[in-house]
Amino acid sequence: MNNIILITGTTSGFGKAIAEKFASNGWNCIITGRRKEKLFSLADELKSKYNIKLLPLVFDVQKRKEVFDVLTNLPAEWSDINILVNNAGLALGRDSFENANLDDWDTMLDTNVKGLMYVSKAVIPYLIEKKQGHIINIGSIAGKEVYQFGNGYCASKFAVDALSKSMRIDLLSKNIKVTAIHPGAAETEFSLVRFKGDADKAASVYNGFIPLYAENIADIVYYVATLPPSVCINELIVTPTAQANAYLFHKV
Ligand code: NDP
Ligand code: 8X3
Repeated sequence: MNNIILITGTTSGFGKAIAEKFASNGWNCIITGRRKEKLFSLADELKSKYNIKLLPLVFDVQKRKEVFDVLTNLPAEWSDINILVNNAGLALGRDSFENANLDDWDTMLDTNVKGLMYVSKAVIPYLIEKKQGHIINIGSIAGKEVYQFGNGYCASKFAVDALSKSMRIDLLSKNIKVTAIHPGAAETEFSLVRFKGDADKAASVYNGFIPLYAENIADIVYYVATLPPSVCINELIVTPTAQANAYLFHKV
């Protein structure tokens, strides 16, 4: 099968928009997430809208055995993967270091760092076999600059930055591109998850300015993924126009 992309975390936000963008351009998509119903309903929707093939895989990126059981046993027709997008991730809480919740730190590091490492380690052999590939890691502006109360989340995204650089070096001889995309504030389910279902608090993050939307990031991922084989965008920091850095916004 031609043109296969594997995207983690496609039940909402960036991942869902990335899946739609590639599907609408004829790509066959392996989509993943923990929420089975949302995942399967996206698979049905994209299949019928775009007449492409979809493989929905339900697993938790934090669970090493699950990740390897699922991804190292892909059906043969799906093993010819061109692109891996490591997108699954989350923030939990926004507290000062001394008040931050230890379980939140564990979950962020297990998901954003170790989950990305497990998924990549399981998928890279397919790219090596193919003698070409592209890994696109969704980092964050929080992985380039630290902001107040960002502690555990920032640490996890600084790790994504480091891993992206490290992969680019280690995979150089394998003809595998590595791109890190570092978005600023984007209105998805991100803040609802971060503030544990507090919808007012989540919405207030985006008051007074126009944030990024998931489709903006999907367009950028599609652009970096469709450049000539000899061209690799190493990294991009993408913010709303009203955001200057990890903590300075112009709100009206
Ligand atoms: P959403 O909450 O909308 O989407 C997150 C996705 O990640 C969901 O599909 C969720 O699926 C999946 N996910 C979370 N934890 C796990 C897990 N343990 N195993 C498998 N899948 C998981 O947020 P965004 O789309 O905004 O976030 C996507 C990425 O972008 C994250 O890495 C985030 O850190 C990053 N980011 C977000 C920014 C923003 O402002 N929104 C800015 C910069 C970076 P499910 O719950 O079904 O498992
Ligand atoms: C998400 C953006 O600024 O909330 O990574 O950390 S921010």
